[in-house]
Amino acid sequence: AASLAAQPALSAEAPRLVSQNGRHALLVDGKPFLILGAQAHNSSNYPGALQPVWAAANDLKANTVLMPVAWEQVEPVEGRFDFSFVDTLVKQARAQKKRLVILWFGTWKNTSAQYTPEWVKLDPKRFPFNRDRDGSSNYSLSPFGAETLKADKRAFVALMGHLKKLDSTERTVLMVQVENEVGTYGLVRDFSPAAQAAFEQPVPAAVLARQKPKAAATGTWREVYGDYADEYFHAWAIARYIGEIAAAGKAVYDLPMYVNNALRNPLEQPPKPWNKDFASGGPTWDVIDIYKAAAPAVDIVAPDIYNPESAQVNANLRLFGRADNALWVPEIGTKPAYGRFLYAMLGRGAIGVSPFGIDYFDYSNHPLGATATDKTIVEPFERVYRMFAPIQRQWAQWAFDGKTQGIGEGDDRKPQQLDFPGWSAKLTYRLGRFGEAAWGGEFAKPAAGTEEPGGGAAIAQIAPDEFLVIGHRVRVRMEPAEGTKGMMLRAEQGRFDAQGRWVMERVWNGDQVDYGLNLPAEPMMLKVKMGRPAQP
Ligand code: N0T
Repeated sequence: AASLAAQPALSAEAPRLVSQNGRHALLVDGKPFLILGAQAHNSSNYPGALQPVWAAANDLKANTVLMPVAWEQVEPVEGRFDFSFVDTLVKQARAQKKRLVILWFGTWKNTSAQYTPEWVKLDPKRFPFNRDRDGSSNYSLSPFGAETLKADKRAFVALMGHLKKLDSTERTVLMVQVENEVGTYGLVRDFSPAAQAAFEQPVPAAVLARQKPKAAATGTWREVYGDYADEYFHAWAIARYIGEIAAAGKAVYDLPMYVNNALRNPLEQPPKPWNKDFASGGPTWDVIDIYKAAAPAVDIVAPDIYNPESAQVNANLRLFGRADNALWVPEIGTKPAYGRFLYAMLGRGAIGVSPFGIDYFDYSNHPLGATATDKTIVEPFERVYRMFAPIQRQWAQWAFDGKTQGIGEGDDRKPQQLDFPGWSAKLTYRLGRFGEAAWGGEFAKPAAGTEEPGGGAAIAQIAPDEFLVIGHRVRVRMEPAEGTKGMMLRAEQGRFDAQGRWVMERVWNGDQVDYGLNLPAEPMMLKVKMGRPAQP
C-alpha cells in the first residue's frame, strides 16, 4: 500500500486515431468519441474573452471547444514563453466539462503572417516572405525560411511540452491543428532562389509513390507534373514545413494532429491547374496525397466548409473522407442552411464537426456565417447536437463499425435514398400529409415552413432488421431492398436515457406511418423494427 500511494496518479490513455475497414474513430479514454464541436472566433483566445464562448458552447450542447493559441501570444519576446492563457483555458474547460481542440496559429493563419510575434514580422531578412517571379516580396511567409521553421517549431514544441505537463492525467485536449488554412492567395509558389533550386530537383520518391494514377515519369516537378507543377511543389514545400513541426510536437506529446483547408471547388473535375481561384499550396483535396507523403505526422486533412450548396458540401465530404483520411469538419459556416448537413457528416462517420464562430462576441461572420451574434446562431446546430449528445459514444462506435449513414436535403429538394444491407431508406422532403398528392389543390401544397431546404436524417442500422432514425423536416420510409419482401413492423418514438437504455415514449401507427414517418421541424428519434413474412 505504501508503494502504491507513492505512485503518481494513473494517466488516462492519450487520445488517438484508429482505423478499420476504411473507417476511423478518435479514441478518448479508450472508446470512440464524437466531437460535437464549437469553434470560437479568432480573437477569443484571451482569458477575458472566454465567458461568451462557454455560454455559446453550452447553449449548443457542444462537448468540445476549438480555440486558437497564437504564436504572438505565447512568445511575445523571442525565447520567453508565456502559457498563462493555455492554463486558464484548460482550467475553465474542465470546469465547464468541455474537451478542447487547440488551433496553433503560427507561421500561417489564413495564409498570412498576422499571428506571428512582432520580432518575426519585423525581420524579413531572417524570416523571409515568398518572392514573386520578379523578386518582389509577397505577404505570405516562405516555406523555405529555415529560421522561420526553426522558430515556429521551437514554439510549438514548447506548447506541446506545456500541454503534456498540464494534461497527461485528464486529457482535456483531444487534438491539435497545426497552422490554419495554409497556402498562398494570388501567387502560385515561392520563386526565391532557395525555392527555385528545390523546384529544379527531382520530385521526391515518396510523392511519386502516392501519385494516382502512377506518375508517368520521374524528373523535376515541371517534367512530372507539367502545368500542375507549381501548385504541387508549393503544396509539398508547405506540407514538409508543417510536417516537421507536427513531428517535433508529437515527439514531445503524442496527440492527433491535423491541417485545415480553405477549399477549392470540389465540382471542378478533373481539377484544372491553379488559376488564382484558391490558396495555392493549401491542403486542397487534389493534393491530399502530397500532404500524406510530405507530412506523415499530420493525421488528417480537414475541410472548412463555407459554401452551402448541397452538391459542394456532399462532394467535399466524399473527397475528404477516405480510407487514409478520417472525415473531420473543424469549420462549417453558422448560416442556418448549414445545420442540416450535420446529419450527412455524422452519418458518414465523421469523427466530429464544428460550426465556426460559436461565441457571443459581438462580431457577425456574415456572409460566411450568420448575421446574428446572439443565441439564434446556435439554434440550427443545437437542434441536431441535442439528438446526438445523449448517444455520442454509441453513435461514434456505430459509425466506426460502418452502421451509419446520413444526408441533408438537396438544394433540388429531390427524394434521396440510403441503402443498408437488406433495407433502404427513402427520404422525401417538403411534402404535406399525403405526400405526392395525386389529388392536387390544398393536398399538393408543401408543408408550411419548408420554403427553404432544411431537412435531413441520420440512420444507424443497430441490428440486422432494426434502425435508429434521427432527423427533422423529412419523410422517411424504410423499405425492403430491391427485389426482396419485407415490411415495417413497429416504429417507436423515444430516447436513450443516461445509462444508454432505450426509453419508448409511444408507438407511431395509423396516420403517423401510413405515408411514411414524418419527422417534424424539431428533430425526433425513432426506433424502427423491420421484418420479413414467412413463406406461406
Ligand atoms: C476561416 C474563417 C476564420 C465561399 C472565416 C474561411 C477561420 C478560417 N476562413 O471566418 O478566419 O480562422 O479558417 C475562408 C473562406 C474563404 C471564402 C469562401 C467563399
